[in-house]
Amino acid sequence: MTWWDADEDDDEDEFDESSVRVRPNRRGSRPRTKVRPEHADAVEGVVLGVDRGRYSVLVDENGGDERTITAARASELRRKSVVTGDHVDLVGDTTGDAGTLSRIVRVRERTTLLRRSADDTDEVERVIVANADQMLIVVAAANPEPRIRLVDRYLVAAFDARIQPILCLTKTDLADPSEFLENFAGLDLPVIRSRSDKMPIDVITAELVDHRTVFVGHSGVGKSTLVNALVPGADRATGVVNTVTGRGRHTSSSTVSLRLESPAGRGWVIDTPGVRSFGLGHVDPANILGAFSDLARIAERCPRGCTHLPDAPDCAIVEAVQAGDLGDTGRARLDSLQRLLETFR
Ligand SMILES: Nc1nc2c(ncn2[C@@H]2O[C@H](COP(=O)(O)OP(=O)(O)OP(=O)(O)O)[C@@H](O)[C@H]2O)c(=O)[nH]1
Ligand SMILES: [Mg+2]
Ligand SMILES: [Zn+2]
Repeated sequence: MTWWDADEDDDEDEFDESSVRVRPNRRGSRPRTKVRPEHADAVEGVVLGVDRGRYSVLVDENGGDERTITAARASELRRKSVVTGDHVDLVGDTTGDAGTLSRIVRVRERTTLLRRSADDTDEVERVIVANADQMLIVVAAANPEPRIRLVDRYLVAAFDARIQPILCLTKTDLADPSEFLENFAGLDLPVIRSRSDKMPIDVITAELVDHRTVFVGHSGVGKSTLVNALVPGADRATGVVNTVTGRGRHTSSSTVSLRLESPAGRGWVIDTPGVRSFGLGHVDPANILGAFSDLARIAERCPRGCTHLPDAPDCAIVEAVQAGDLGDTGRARLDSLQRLLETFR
């Protein structure tokens, strides 16, 4: 089993609630009809994590009886995915007592949904997290080497999902990320970078307060290390990066939401497994240019229907790059954009 198989198996039905013994409802068993009532007695919760078909759900958030309970997806949800960050309705035993299992009967409407596909042609989407409003794109200055194109892909996914991206540079004790960062200088993209081996935890915390922020990035860049520094007691396992291949070991295998508490306020941080690629098969191709806001501004001067590809006549972006208007990184920015546009041609 590969790392991402393990990750995606979270969505499988193998441990559906029908396969386990559920403690009888304390109010006695009600007749089961084919068309079930509205579950008027359901309680609301937010999914913190999923592990082999078992959902960890926070109930009565900030209330007097806040508790984390274990739940399974009710068979009536069929193949509908339930993911970290989802607001769900639960029935059955919602006490959270040891050994109890509740049932998720409804998934509430999502404000955002971050998805990826295995590759750009794959129609099957993998849902990563629901209801996040920020994406912290974690990139190591070295080990593993930073990859411009992976960041571009995250930016497209964030733009498509209407999630605010933030770029966060780790491992600046190993290399200077300045050259890499120049590629993104023309974007309205907040950038946070560590100083030497010290991450500016206060600065990052301030960005995360009052937000639900999903941490994304290549395996081994230090997402879980960062989460552990931000959330004392988070206890996320961290792995060693192979010094020869520069590859991480895919230490984190599932997506988990953790509460950030600080004098400045609260928020949620969502640690995800590292990915090798981030397929955009599900995004609206019209949103690709939108993520390249530095180039999108220039594209307003393009002829109507311009593809912005090398064979496009009178493309304002191509002309601006050739004229050197976009500085040293112009060529690379255009190349990045064209590669993505080409994929969806
Ligand atoms: N030198 C240096 N090493 C770091 C820094 N941040 C993290 N590391 C190391 O990088 C390795 C990988 O860190 P993780 O936190 O496991 O990386 P991850 O992004 O969670 O990886 P996956 O869970 O596999 O996606 C660990 O050995 C960390 O100690 C840093 O700022 N500088
Ligand atoms: Mg990790
Ligand atoms: Zn154009």
